[in-house]
Amino acid sequence: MQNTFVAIKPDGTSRKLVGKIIQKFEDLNLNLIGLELMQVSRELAEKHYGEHKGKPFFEDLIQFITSGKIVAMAWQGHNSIEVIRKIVGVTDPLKAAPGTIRGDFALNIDQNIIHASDSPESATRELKLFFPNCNFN
Ligand code: FUP
Repeated sequence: MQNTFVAIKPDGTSRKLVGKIIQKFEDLNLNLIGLELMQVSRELAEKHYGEHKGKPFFEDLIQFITSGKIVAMAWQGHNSIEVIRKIVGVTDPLKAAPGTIRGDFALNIDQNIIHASDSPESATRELKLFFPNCNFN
């Protein structure tokens, strides 16, 4: 069993895609083990996206992720990181396959609906950041 971190971004919550996204993961028989509707602070956003600091899109990325409520989630299942990344689709919605969340619901790379951890190391780090009081690892 593997745990991973997923966040439905402000565009996903404002467009009322939360139910559809959760349904896709439940259809895969993944287990929802943590969930919080939250407003991300600038401090948390900068920690989460630390690897992108200094890149041209960094400031817009921080503005966007702090612009509204997100749904932070912890999901558990066999190979959950890879399974969830596959259904999320690649970063750029133009290149994301039909049937994936980004392929079906997003138009632009800067508003691509959802985040999912890309490795066991990222999952551990992100679960600790967003669920500091839970021991999901
Ligand atoms: P992903 O792991 O697919 O979420 O993608 P990245 O970690 O590479 O990027 C994180 C976020 O930065 C993306 F969801 C959107 C934003 N981004 C841009 O706005 N422009 C880019 O060229 C790359 C990423």
